[in-house]
Amino acid sequence: MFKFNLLIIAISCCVCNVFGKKQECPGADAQFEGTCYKVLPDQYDWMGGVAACANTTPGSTMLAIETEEENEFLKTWLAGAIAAISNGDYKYAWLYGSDLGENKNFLWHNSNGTGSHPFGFDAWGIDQPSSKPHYHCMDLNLEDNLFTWDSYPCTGFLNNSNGEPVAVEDFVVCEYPMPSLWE
Ligand SMILES: [Ca+2]
Repeated sequence: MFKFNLLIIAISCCVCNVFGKKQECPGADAQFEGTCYKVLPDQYDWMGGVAACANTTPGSTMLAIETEEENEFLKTWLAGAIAAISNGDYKYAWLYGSDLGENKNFLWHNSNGTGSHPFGFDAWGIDQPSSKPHYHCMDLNLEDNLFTWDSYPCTGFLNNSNGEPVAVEDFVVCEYPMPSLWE
């Protein structure tokens, strides 16, 4: 059996060398089904997060959770990744969804930066999306590992009980397509 295993490993290496390098996500923190994911170390308002992801890697956008399978992967990976960079201080991550195109019609923005597409599934929290005006941008609620979606002011500011603006900027996860296996 030992020799057989060595033979399999040797054949696998030959196949790698002949057909190309192993598929991977250089510079990313995680990968899942052809997509690379990277957590940025800073916090941003929603538009700042969009720009920060675009500047990270060509084709990179903010996180959009488009399938239940992607959601399950993120539940497993993201909470630990965020805790590692923020000591548990980061509770919300912007999502690349909004109703900026049509009020109360929340959609995912397309990865090419133009247009949008509807949800394949949704995970809105209780009483979300909010009925409050100006709550046009989406984020992911990681408090208590809820992993539900909220709508929030895109500026990253809320008014406190005295009517004063308080920063509630979120952290940002970027995603981008895995480089081609055949490059
Ligand atoms: Ca996605």
